[in-house]
Amino acid sequence: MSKFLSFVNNIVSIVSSDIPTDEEIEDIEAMLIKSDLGVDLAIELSEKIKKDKIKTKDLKPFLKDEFEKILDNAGDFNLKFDKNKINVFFVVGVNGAGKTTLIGKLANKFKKEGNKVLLVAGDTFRAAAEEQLEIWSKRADVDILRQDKAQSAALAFKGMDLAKEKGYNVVIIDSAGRLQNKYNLIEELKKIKGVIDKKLEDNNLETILIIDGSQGQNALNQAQIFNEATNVSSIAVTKLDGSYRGGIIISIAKELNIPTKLVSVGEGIEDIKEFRKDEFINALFE
Ligand SMILES: Nc1nc2c(ncn2[C@@H]2O[C@H](COP(=O)(O)OP(=O)(O)OP(=O)(O)O)[C@@H](O)[C@H]2O)c(=O)[nH]1
Ligand SMILES: [Mg+2]
Repeated sequence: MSKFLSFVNNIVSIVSSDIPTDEEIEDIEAMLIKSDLGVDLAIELSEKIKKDKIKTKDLKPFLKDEFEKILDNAGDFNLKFDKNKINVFFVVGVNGAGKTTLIGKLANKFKKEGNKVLLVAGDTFRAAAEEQLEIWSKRADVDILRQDKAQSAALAFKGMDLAKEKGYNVVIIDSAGRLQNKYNLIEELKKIKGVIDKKLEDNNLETILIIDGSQGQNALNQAQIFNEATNVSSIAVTKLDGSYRGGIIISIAKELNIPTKLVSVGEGIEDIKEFRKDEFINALFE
C-alpha cells in the first residue's frame, strides 16, 4: 500500500525557496487536504509552518513530529488480547464498510494462532448477512452462532454464555450497519453493548469501528454516531488496497481520538494487518 502513502516527498518537492513563501504554503495546504488529512488539520499545519517560519529543510522533520504526536495522542495501537481470557470483539460500522469481511479475516488469524473462535451472527436485519458470515466461518474453520429471527442483543447474550460454557477464548460479534433508521440502529447497538458489558466480567473487549478508507473524509462523519452508541475502542480501516491516501489514518486519530489498530487491504482472507505506527510513518516519508 505504500505507493499511495508516500505523499510527504511530493509536498516538500514543490517548495523551491529556503523558507516556504505564502504561495508555497498555500500549495502545501492544498496537498495536505488532497492527502485526506482533513481541512482543519491541513489549515492548522500550514498555519504553523507560516507562524514558526519553518525552513524548507525542516519541513519533513516538522511533519513527522506532528503526525507522530497526533497518532500517539490517540492511544495504544495494539489490539487488546489475552489468550487466557475471553476476548470479545464487537464490530460496528455502516453498510458495506467491510465488517463481515474483516470478521472473517480476524477469525482466520486468531484460529491460526491457536485460539478457539466463535462468531456471532448479530446482523439479524439483512437475511443474507448471516449466510455471508457462515461462509466466512467455514473458510476460517471456526464455529458460528446464528439463529433465524433472533434479536441481536439476545444472540450476543447467548454467545457470551456459550463462550464461557464451551471454552471459546475469542468471540467476534457482527452487527447491522443500516443508517436509514438511525434511531433504531443506535438503540440496537446500545442494547448489544449493554449485554456485552454485563457479561464481560474481567475479560477483554474491543469495540471495533470499521471505516471504509476509500470514502475519505465522508466516512468520518458517521463515526461519531457509532462512538456515542457503543464507546468505540479501536478502528479498522478497510479498502486500503484502492486509490487511497494515507492521511485518513492521521485524520481519524486527530478527529476521533481513537487508535487505528487494524487495516484491511483486500478481499482475501489474509488481507488484514495490525497497524504499526513506525512502519506507517516511514511509508509516508518514503
Ligand atoms: N477491495 C476491498 N474490498 C473490501 C475490503 N473489505 C471489504 N471489501 C468488500 O466490500 C464489500 C462489503 O463488505 P462487507 O464485509 O459485506 O461489509 P459490511 O460492513 O459487513 O456490510 P453490511 O453487512 O451490508 O452492513 C464486499 O464486497 C467486500 O468484499 C478491502 O479491504 N478491500
Ligand atoms: Mg455485514
